[in-house]
Amino acid sequence: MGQQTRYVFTLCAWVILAGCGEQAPCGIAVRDAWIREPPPRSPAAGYLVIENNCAAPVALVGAATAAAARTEIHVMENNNGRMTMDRVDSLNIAAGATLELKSGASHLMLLQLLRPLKAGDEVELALRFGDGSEHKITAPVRKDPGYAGG
Ligand SMILES: [Cu+2]
Repeated sequence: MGQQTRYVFTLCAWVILAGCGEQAPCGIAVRDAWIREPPPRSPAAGYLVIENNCAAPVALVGAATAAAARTEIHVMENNNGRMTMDRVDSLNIAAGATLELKSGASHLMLLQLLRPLKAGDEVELALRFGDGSEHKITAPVRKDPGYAGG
């Protein structure tokens, strides 16, 4: 590739990237959401996958559902060999990255359930992101025989 060709190629790529950034709305996709059927009078953990198809990082900053008085974002931490759950204000998702909220890692915690959640139920969840967008999803409640905590 000659010097001039390379220059033109680079310029075109730059223009295409810049154009996409302006025209295409930033895409956040949420999939594979589910909630573990909790033991009686216990909070319920929610899991899902968030894809950030944007050219900029985005953060999950909150979640809410009519099924629980409070929904928190939790992370699992290893404190001297003991796994503990901590509430965090947000979870960052780098540009183009996928964040998996799963057992033993980050998850949603539905606290003070306003109705019992049984396998087969469906729960509406609203996820709020740092860019101001809100995603409404439906998460089925499932039993999880292989529960690993969190
Ligand atoms: Cu938790």
